[in-house]
Amino acid sequence: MKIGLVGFPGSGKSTVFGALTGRSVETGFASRGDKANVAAVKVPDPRVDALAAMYQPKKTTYAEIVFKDLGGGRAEGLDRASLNEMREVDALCQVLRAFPDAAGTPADPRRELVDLEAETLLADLEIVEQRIARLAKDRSNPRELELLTRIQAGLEAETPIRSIELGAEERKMIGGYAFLTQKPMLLVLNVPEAAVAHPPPADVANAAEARGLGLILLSAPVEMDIAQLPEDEQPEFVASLGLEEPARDRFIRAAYALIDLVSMLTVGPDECRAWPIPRGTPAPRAAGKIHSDLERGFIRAEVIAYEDLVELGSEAKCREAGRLRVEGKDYVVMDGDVIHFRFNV
Ligand SMILES: Nc1nc2c(ncn2[C@@H]2O[C@H](COP(=O)(O)OP(=O)(O)O)[C@@H](O)[C@H]2O)c(=O)[nH]1
Ligand SMILES: [Mg+2]
Repeated sequence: MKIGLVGFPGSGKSTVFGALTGRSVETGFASRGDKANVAAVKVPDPRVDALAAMYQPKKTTYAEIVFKDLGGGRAEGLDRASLNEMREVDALCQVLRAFPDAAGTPADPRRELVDLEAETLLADLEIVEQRIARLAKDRSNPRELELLTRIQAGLEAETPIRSIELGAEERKMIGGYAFLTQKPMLLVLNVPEAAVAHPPPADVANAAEARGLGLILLSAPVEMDIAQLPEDEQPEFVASLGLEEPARDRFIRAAYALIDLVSMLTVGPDECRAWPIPRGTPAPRAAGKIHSDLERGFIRAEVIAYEDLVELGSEAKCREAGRLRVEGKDYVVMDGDVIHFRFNV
């Protein structure tokens, strides 16, 4: 699962990437369009921490998502390469500049949001129009033609596809086009340090709300500083900024939720681990993420809800209290399920 950081040059994408990964990355003009910034990032999860404290495993593994710094737009429009890169990711995080840049140009984050939206609407419309022309000529798929005509009307009225109501069947029909305005999106408002504990400007907050988009406020250079401090010194620094936790943690969790992943948990003396699983995954397929043998030879899943395990303190106590469920192949894995798979190959 890959998340693309998008936004206009100088908005702070590479700095945000640095904050997410704790890496030192090149920022500024010289680095524009740097395509090398791709990294897997651990999803902070207090449940994994609690399970590790309980089992004292040899290894503790968090879920991971991949972030990619996508370079992004030019003043005269998104270039082809940037567009194609955007199509390949599962979700987008647009970084909006809310700090005056080095030349003193004032920020207009709402404008950046609207401008990138306009570019992506146009890119999608181009694909839709080409496809409609083809379908109108060969009449091979009247249902798709009807759907795309409806989408075309939406795009022309500046409605991103993610805001157009579509059934599951319809979404499947257009899944192959990788429309940009259909991708889930999160907004990251990159503010000056002095603004991190304040609410976002009203125009940006309203624009985000009108579009149903999540908005996270952070100061990328500050987050980068936090990420580079030794772990035991981080909380004090974070508190001194008037924050409860690094914005980075909130941001990663929001990005994780954006792509509709849930966490399946596994425990034992060897490893405690969170596994990212698409919402709605049946137990055998979830087992297959761990090892293909577990899917092939799936017999049953023994499931305890994380809350029950923590409340009662051990698997044995959960079993006694009837909180351990035995589930079959049709069971859909839920977020926070602690699972042991029984299998036979
Ligand atoms: N003052 C200030 N400068 C920032 C902030 N975020 C990024 N910068 C600087 O703005 C410039 C552009 O940032 P960069 O991350 O390279 O932007 P990108 O083009 O979107 O990747 C760099 O010189 C950064 O150090 C911020 O929140 N405040
Ligand atoms: Mg950059």
